[in-house]
Amino acid sequence: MSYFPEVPTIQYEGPESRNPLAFKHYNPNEVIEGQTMRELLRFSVAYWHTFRGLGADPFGPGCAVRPWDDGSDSLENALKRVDVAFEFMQKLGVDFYCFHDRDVAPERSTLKETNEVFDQVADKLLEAQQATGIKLLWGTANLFSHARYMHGAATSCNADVFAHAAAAVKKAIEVTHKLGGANYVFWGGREGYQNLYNTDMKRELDHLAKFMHMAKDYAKSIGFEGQFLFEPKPKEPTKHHYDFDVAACMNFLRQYGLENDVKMNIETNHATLAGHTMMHELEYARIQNSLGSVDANYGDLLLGWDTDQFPTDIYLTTQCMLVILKQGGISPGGLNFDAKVRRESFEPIDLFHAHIGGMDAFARGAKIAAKIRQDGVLDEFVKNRYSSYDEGIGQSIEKGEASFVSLEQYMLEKGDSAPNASGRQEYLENLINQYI
Ligand code: XLS
Ligand code: NI
Ligand code: NI
Repeated sequence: MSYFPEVPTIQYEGPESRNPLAFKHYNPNEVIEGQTMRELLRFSVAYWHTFRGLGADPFGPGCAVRPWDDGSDSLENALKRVDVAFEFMQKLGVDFYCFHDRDVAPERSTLKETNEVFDQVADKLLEAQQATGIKLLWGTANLFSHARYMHGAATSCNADVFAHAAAAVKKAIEVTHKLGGANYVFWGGREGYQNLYNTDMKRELDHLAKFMHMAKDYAKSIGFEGQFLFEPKPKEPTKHHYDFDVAACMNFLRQYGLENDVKMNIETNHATLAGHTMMHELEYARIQNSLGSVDANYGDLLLGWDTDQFPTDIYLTTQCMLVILKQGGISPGGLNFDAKVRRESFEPIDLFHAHIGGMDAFARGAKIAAKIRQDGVLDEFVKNRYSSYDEGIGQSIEKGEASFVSLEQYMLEKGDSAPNASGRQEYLENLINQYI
């Protein structure tokens, strides 16, 4: 039984190909800086958008055509989706996928029953993984859709809800562990506030930290060695999220002693909603050894919400890959397409066009970034720009040998500072254009 009978296995055909169902740049075995594209890029399909999303928006219900899905919460439907997902991923040639507990298995009326269905679907996911070699990049728990999470989960004002969320995450970590997941993600869906008049911010943050410590301790106790990831997002659905951006997340982790156990899962559209470029967020995490994984998407800068579009902008992917190559890759993280087709792209084949485009855009970005790095043009410019710190007074500042007293003495003797050199932004932008 095939769910995508009209789609062949997607092959690499090279930049000259005009076949829409072929890769023009993603060539899994091509080597970039010592790693194959497959090892370097670690593409992942997001179960929620690709196998659950139907294009609903605040003005209308979903309208995607998914002939295999009866729209019910039955176990049969959930199990059938596993077959659909693995056929899709195999044909696409991606090695990883990600899910929330509720994407793969429905909620039942008690926690016990909910966990039982989850186990049944997890058994099938494990079989499918073993049969195809496709692996779990990360698991997570949906702590934001159910009405009980209206005030948040770990930051809810209701302690029972905290307990319910803890039980859900315990189970999600167990299933992630059983499926050999490489990471476990925390994205604080409603961990934030709408209004400070009714919010005890200090208590909520303390609770969130307690929650993450418990998760980490429990994971350790069952031998789960995957990487924990925190996913920043400034707003939506709440007005203010506590995991606002990488800087806010890092500060939280440090304040509560979690910085050695949790890295960042950085999403492009979340970065732009926070008023940052993606490159800024990646670099800010990288320099603190906290760049763990990427939710690869793209937002419409004219829209103020998380549009989760597939990334097709070569400047964006080049900038991402410049940072990722600088840290030698992203493993055990990956590039997860936390992205959805537009509501108007309602046919199953659009799912292929979307992922092929995203994979090609990143493969191209990787090739361009590698060439820029190989020629050393940016590195050399940046190195020269700071060369006054390589010797003399600059070196003494970096070595910690200088003080305000010695610097004043130096300047009194010198009389005035050396002239500045141009930043050459336009020259550098032109240079990058030559590579693109
Ligand atoms: C929502 C987030 C979410 C996380 C996983 O905006 O991107 O999908 O990636 O909970
Ligand atoms: Ni995400
Ligand atoms: Ni998002």
